[in-house]
Amino acid sequence: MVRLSTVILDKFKKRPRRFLREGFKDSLRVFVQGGAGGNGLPKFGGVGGKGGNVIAVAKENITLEQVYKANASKRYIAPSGRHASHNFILGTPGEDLKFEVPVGVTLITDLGKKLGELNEENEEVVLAKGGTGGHPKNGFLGVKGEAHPVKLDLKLIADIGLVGFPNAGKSTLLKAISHAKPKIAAYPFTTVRPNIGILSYKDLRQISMADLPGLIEGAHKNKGMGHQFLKHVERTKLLLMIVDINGFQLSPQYPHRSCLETVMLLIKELEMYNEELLKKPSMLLINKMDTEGSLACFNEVKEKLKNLKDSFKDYPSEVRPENTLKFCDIIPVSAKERPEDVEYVKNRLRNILDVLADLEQQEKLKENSEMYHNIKQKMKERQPVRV
Ligand SMILES: Nc1nc2c(ncn2[C@@H]2O[C@H](COP(=O)(O)OP(=O)(O)OP(=O)(O)O)[C@@H](O)[C@H]2O)c(=O)[nH]1
Ligand SMILES: [Mg+2]
Repeated sequence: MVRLSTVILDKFKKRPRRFLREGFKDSLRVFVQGGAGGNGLPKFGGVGGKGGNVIAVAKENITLEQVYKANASKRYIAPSGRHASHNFILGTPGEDLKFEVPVGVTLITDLGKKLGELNEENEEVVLAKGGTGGHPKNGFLGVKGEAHPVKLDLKLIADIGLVGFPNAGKSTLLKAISHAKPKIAAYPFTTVRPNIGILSYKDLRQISMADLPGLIEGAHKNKGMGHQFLKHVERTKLLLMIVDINGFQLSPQYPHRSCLETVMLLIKELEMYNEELLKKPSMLLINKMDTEGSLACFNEVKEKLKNLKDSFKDYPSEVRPENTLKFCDIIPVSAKERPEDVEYVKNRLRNILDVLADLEQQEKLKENSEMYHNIKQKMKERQPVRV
């Protein structure tokens, strides 16, 4: 009976959403356990070997799917240390168990403790320590290794993150500006997983751009694909917002939103996700400027876009963000029809990123000289200088 009802219930089970079925993973939960320490040998004062640690090593060019495929059980258990014996007074330690994870992964335990972040090739983080071997202080009994589930949370590392409503032309721009080949179509949610494209310049400088699935109004309430992909823009240096000059309407039962309203709603969604995102440098592209009546529409909305705070003030608080983004640039473009627009955007993006890099450098130098000054000051306070 039970079996029959499970079979019937299984039939009605909701199938996972398409983007989940396609196998794109940006997080993976694994179980890690350090090796147990070997027992000591009280008779001869022998010390047990320490258990091995479980260590994650960052590698470029691997994905979380590959991590999963390499070990579908998702269990990583390091070998234990050997017991001390009369032949081996010091038990042999267990070897560390290392496994590879993609660069850009943050490692978090179920209790929310952050074990570390892997942002560079070959960086390592210990996920579970092996137990110590048995010795006089623990009664010669080896200690168990740490054991817990760990979430590998992948945030793509790209210089630029594309943010926009569905159908705005994000993938069209990515395709025109880089060598990436994202899927483009006239229906919403064509992009179901993040794509990265590389913008190459003549002097061999390369800039990476992440195309994310479209956001919709109410994404913070998990509408559409929700906020889950916004984590990928957290680490980008620049937000590139792209909106359709004709506005957006998801379907007839949703209200039509004008170009200005889409900008407002996108900012609201960013704010609801993490208000720190609004402090990021940003640029706004008004797309589809080849369509009929677009120029008149742009001329009308131009001034309002330059002064967002004032333009939003008449909207109710549930759609109006508290703060807004400050766009370094507002550029009307046609990503599909005008390659010269795309070229212009490409150069502007580079200029902004170069300026940001310079500023960061200056900030670092300033910080360093301030730190040096502070250290000198503190040293003087503690001890008189001997001449
Ligand atoms: N006329 C015109 N159409 C464009 C332009 N840019 C994109 N489109 C069209 O708009 C539709 C949506 O484009 P996509 O690039 O798939 O939009 P997206 O923002 O990636 O959409 P999602 O992946 O669904 O979030 C496609 O039919 C494109 O051909 C443009 O500059 N002018
Ligand atoms: Mg797309």
